[in-house]
Amino acid sequence: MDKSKLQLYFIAGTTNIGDRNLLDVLQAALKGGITTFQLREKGEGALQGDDLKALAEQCKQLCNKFKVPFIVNDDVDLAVEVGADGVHIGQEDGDIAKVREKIGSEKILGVSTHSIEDAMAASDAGANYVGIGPLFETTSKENAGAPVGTELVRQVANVLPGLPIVGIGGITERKAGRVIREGASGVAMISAIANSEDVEQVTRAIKGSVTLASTGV
Ligand code: TZP
Ligand code: MG
Repeated sequence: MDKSKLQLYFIAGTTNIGDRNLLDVLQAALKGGITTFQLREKGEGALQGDDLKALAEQCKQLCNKFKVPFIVNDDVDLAVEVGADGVHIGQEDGDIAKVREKIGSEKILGVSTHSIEDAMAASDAGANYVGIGPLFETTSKENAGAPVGTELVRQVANVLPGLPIVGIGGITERKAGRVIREGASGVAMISAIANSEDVEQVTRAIKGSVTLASTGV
């Protein structure tokens, strides 16, 4: 896949944005320069069924306008149904190779990993990229586990140089550069973007830090 699309990977669902509208937040983040969006609809009050499908379709349309890949978290059937660009699964979300078979070779498949072994298995089973985390403390995911530290990014990047890595978990604008310098192609964030007052401006600032670290300038 095109690694540059992973640079600033925004993740959100309706439960991450207070009483704002997800499409408004997404549009501001797209204007600010996110390079991928993942719809992750989880937790109390999360949309389901037709409501979730309608939201996914709207997110997809908006992402298409900005030529930004639209990824669905967990729900492989929904991803296929709405024609998402890809799907992201965790270690508990089923057999990775089977998901690859189901979505075909064209869609992006991302897998959350927590060790070198996880990353190797994901790569062998057809993942296009791996998420590594949580790198730092996070309050955005229940049972996220203890931070794995940025060293794991470097280790996986060394062992699997061809596998794009996205760091996740507690990443802020200040920490983003470090994650990239350890060997990640990009940073994934919920709260740093979703909780910000001026989403567009904050996104633009984070994008600047990530771009700077990516080019090594
Ligand atoms: N997976 C590992 S940590 C995490 C997910 C989905 C939450 C990331 O959210 P934040 O707010 O950027 O720490
Ligand atoms: Mg999952």
